[in-house]
Parts: sequence; C-alpha cells; structure tokens
Amino acid sequence: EKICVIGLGYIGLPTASLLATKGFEVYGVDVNEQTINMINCGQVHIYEPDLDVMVKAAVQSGKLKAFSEPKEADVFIIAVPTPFTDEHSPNLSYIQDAVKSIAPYVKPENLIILESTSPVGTTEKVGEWLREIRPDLRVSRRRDGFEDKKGESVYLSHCPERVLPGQILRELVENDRIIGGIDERSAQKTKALYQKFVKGELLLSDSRTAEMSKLTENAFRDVNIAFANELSLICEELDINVWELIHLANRHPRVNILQPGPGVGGHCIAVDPWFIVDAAPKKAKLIRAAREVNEFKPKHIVNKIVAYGDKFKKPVIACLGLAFKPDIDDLRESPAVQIVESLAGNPDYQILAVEPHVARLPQQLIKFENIRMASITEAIHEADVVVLLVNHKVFSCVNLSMLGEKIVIDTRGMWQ
Ligand code: SAJ
Repeated sequence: EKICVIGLGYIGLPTASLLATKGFEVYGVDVNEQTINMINCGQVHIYEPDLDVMVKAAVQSGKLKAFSEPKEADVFIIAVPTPFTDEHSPNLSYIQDAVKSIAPYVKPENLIILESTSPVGTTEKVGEWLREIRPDLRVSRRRDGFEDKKGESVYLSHCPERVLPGQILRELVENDRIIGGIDERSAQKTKALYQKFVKGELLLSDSRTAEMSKLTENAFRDVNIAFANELSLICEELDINVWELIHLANRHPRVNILQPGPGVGGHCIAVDPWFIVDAAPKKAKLIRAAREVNEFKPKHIVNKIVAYGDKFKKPVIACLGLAFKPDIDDLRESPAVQIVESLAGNPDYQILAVEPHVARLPQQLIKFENIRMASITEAIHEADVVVLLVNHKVFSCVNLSMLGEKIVIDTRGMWQ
C-alpha cells in the first residue's frame, strides 16, 4: 500500500517513518525544501527522542521519501498545523492547501485521513473542498455512505493525533485512537489501516464526535491546569504555599490537582479550547475562563519579577528554562519565552537565559541586546534575581547554597 503523508512536522514525520518501518511505501510531503532535503539524507529537523534513528532506518530502507508535491497513493494522511487567528478563530488555510495539493492525485477507493486537530465540521469541509475541485469524484458524505455504489467512493475520516511531545514514538503505537468516519465504511477502512501499526484500541465514531473529542481532551487539561494556576494566585494573596496545599489536598482519594506554573504553552492546549469557545461562545463559559486564567499567568509572573527587579538599578535576572515544558527543546508558544521577551523590553534589565536543550536563542529573543545565553552556574552567580521558569531535570542540581541571598522566584515549585 502507498501512503502519502502531508506535513512532516511533529506528527507527520513520526507517523510517516513508523508506517515506512512497517513496510508501507511512504511519500512524505512538506512545503519546506530544507526539511525535505534533511529527511532524504536520513536526518531530522525537529528533536524528539529516538525519532532520528527511526527516520534514518525508514529512509535507508527506501520506504520513506520526501517530496515537495504529493503523488498518487492509496491513502492520504493530512498532518498540518491548525493555528488560530488574532480573534481566536481557527485558521484552516493549511488544511485547505493540503486538500488542494492532493486533489489532482485522488482516485476512487482512496482513503483521506485528517489527523490535524480540527474544529467540529472540518472533515465535512474537507469533503466539500475536494468535491469543488474534483466534481468527477464521489466523495463519501456524512450518513450517506451506504448509498454509494461499491468502488466509486473516496473515503474520508478524522483520526486525531493524541501523542505527547517527548513520548511521541511510544504513544503513537500504544495510545487508543478515535476514528471518526464521515460514514461507516470510511471508519472501517481507516481502522483496517491503523490496526497495522497501533497497539491501542481503535474506537469508531463519526467525524464530528472525533473532532470534538480531541478538543475536549485538551480543554479538560487546560481547565485542570487553570484550577491549579488560580489556586496559586489565591494562595499568594492568602500567604499559603500552594505546592504544600496541593500536596495535602491530593491526599484525598478523589482529588487530583495538577501543578501551577508560569502559564500553559505548546501549540495544542493553549489553542484547542478556543476552537470550542469559537464554536459555542455563549455556552463555553468555563472553558473560556480557564483560558483567561492561564493566559494571565505569564503576565502575573512578569509583574512579580519587575517588582523585585525594580529594587536594583540595573538588575541582572537569570531566567532558567525557555522550553514550554520540562526536558524538551520545544520553544513554541512557551510562556517562558513570553516572560523573557516582556522583561527584555526594559533596557535596564540584563537577562541571562539558561536553556541547556537549545544551542541558541529563538528568533523573537535574538533582537534584544540585553539577553544572552549562559550556563546554570554562570547565570546564578551573576544574577540579582533568579527565576525558575521550566522544571527541567538539570535544574534540580541547584541547591540553596548556590542561591545564597539572591531573590528567587520559583514558578514551578521545584526548589521548595
Ligand atoms: N502544565 C502545567 N501544569 C501541569 C501540567 C502541564 O502548567 O500540571 C503546562 C506545561 O508546562 C505546558 C502545558 O501545560 O506548558 C502543556 O503541557 P502538557 O504536557 O500538558 O501537554 P502537551 O501540550 O505537551 O500535549 C498535549 C497532550 N494532551 C493531553 O494530555 C490531554 C497530548 O496528549 C496531545 O497529543 C497534545 O497536547 C496535542 O498535540 O494536542
């Protein structure tokens, strides 16, 4: 079977290389020439544990090849980003471009799977877009699948990715998957494919429920983190140690509070709940409030740092961690980066950024002359204020004697 994977990012590339190692002939497609060249040399453009080894094996076996344009295949998997606009509405242009790019190559009996996280109704839109470009094709519709004569249809489903960055290769195989067919036959076809590489259970549903399920999973986590973040703000006012409080409350058999932090980063949890709010603004009150609490948290941390920093004439501020969560190199939508960027707006501040997982500062921080990268020991030695932004394992080596009399703001409760 030939599979064409559109988008070779954090989801598309692991999926493409896994399929290749399972014996499928895989065409990976990406708009970035450099990405294509690197993959065809057996290299990776993103960091994810063990991904380099798998991509190398897949490319060397001849089963994975990267291209800038799709090719004819039996299955098309779309794994492109779904960002949001400034108004918090979903931007489906990447998915629409992916559909346009595969349209000339789609044949009857092909299966199209949308893996990108999508607002409710997107899979149906994919079908509509395809029908507009290729009126000659019979693309399965919601609830009318069985009316199509066998052999005529293009099948369509949504199978949202659910993997956790840092554990992608394991979770890709082990997680249960939701398969939302636009119709029953599309769901069955998709199940038959995923059965060949997924060990977890394959749960069949319709495309709208599958779309909402993915958004719900991330909104659930966001609301739970917001609860912890709100507690941290309340505890600050009431002079209570929030980490101790959560530790104690969690000893109740039915309480399991998550950890507060400097905000919620990454490109999923901070984005997906807005797709629910956008679709049902009057009803999604709690989900919106959670987003607002989590978005306020980085601003609150900045205010706290500034209150201490302003006690010094030209304060040196050590910021430990830039990634959006521990032990990864991913700086996308990171609250730590947002905090550092906001501090750097004050030219009187000298900022020492410590991020052992990346070699250089990200684009949005390079322009500031008052930020430079430093080692843990150098940054702590020189700093007036030490801010722990990410609980990377390496930062647990910092002990109280190293911090001495310095002002310490531990946003993750790591040094409690
Ligand atoms: N965070 C906290 N406190 C916590 C847990 C997390 O502040 O107690 C913060 C993290 O520091 C980070 C953010 O939340 O900034 C998100 O991190 P995460 O580890 O919760 O999730 P992601 O974004 O890496 O991956 C999530 C996962 N979704 C769920 O766990 C429901 C993953 O399974 C999804 O596949 C992924 O989103 C996605 O791509 O949608």
